[in-house]
Amino acid sequence: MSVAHRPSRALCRAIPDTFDRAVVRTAPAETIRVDIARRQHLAYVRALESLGVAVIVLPADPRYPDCCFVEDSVVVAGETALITRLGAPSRRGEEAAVAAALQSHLRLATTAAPATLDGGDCLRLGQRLYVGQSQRTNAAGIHRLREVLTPTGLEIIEVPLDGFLHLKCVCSRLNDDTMLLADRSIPPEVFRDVQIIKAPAEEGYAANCLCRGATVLLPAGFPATRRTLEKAGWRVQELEMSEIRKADGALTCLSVLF
Ligand code: CIR
Repeated sequence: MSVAHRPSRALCRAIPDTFDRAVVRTAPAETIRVDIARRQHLAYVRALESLGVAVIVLPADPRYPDCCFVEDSVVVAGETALITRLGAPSRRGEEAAVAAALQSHLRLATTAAPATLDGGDCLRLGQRLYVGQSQRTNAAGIHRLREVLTPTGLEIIEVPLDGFLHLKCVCSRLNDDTMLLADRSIPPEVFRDVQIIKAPAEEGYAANCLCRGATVLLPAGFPATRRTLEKAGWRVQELEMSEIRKADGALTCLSVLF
């Protein structure tokens, strides 16, 4: 296992009262319980803190039901933060509070129309940044990402997506050369020289996990993925994500590490 890259801070944003009106691709079978989502969010923040991350929690803004999904508003690479222009029109405006919170810590760049870019489409592994071409991230968004982040030394690699909301819905970083990938999602050859651990296709949601050091925060209820990770030497800590998932959200969407 290589030494993990370790940002020490995270930005999160509280769950708004309007969370049950979040953008969804398919309406959930049961309505979103905002009270339970808040408990799950709190447990998430506590889990990050228990792993040594200093967490800043921004207040929610009820005008933006999806505002807790801060990952989509910014792509951070070292001291640079590219503030995105969100792919979902109803979400545009969420990024202002994220930019305001990060401006004293990082050097900010912005994204202008017609570009759209969601941070959930950006997966960094070492010096490579994979970016999903999705319904949320367009060619101009990827162009802007290259313009801002190539000078930081990153290689930007485009990944065509078919049928997924974001790239990170089906994969995530474990360390700089290891990733978790949902089986039968993206062809593994896309990720050259990367050690791939697979989550079974029927546990695809678990492929979005958040790793710090040797600990993997994993959504609760995916035993096969948990076993595979543990066998490979990772320590797994499960988090209940039922209400976040109903809003098409996953673990990484709830924070920006920097
Ligand atoms: C959306 O559709 O934009 C939100 N309801 C969910 C965003 C999840 N974000 C992420 O995967 N990075």
